[in-house]
Amino acid sequence: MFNLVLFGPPGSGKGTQSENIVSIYKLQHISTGDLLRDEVSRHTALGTEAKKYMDQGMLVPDEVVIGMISGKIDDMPDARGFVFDGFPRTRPQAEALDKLLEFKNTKIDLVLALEVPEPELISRLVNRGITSGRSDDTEEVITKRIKEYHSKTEPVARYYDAHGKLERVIGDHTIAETFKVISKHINKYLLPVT
Ligand code: B4P
Repeated sequence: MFNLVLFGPPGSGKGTQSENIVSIYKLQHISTGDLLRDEVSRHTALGTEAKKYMDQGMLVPDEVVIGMISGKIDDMPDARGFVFDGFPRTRPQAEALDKLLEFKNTKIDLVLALEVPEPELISRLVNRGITSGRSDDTEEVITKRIKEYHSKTEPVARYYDAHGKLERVIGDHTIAETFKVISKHINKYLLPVT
């Protein structure tokens, strides 16, 4: 099994690159953002609770997100591996993920951190907001999301760095160029499925 965490600030391209990775390496994609938006659109109790945080650019409480991930991993016992996109976003989430995977006799192999300058992040997300209609892609909320990232999510990079798993990837080249660099890192562990 090969498990990858795709890490980075909002708008750094985690969702975009995950799509390419799962399709070329035949891995399962777990995006907490997508899972939460799905709960919101189905008006579940979890979604209604999560929306309050998402609309303000704040992180959803750890216990909500960790419970969701655990169920999702259990749903796919035959997976070749997982791409965790937007998770973990806090140190308690990172520790919970390590425990969950250890219980399943596996682990995080690699963490790729996408690095993009802040003005480029804001411009990408504002542009996405014009077409996606995502209520959190407005300049005011984007600024709050980036602040949350610096205070709560950046420590996760240090956690994985201390475990020797972190590789930094420049994320403000084109989507294809960034994917080439990502592939070079993944190929050290797993080859593409043709
Ligand atoms: P997410 O859905 O994870 O949103 P994101 O960080 O904005 O997405 P991403 O970085 O994947 O950007 P994308 O590739 O789409 O989270 C949304 C909210 O959910 C959070 O604010 C939080 O409230 C909640 N949440 C999610 N996970 C949580 C967790 N674990 N704990 C607590 N709360 C959680 O790229 C953005 C845009 O850039 C796209 O339009 C794309 O086309 C463009 N782009 C990408 N790469 C490009 C490139 N190389 N060049 C030019 N444009 C590019």
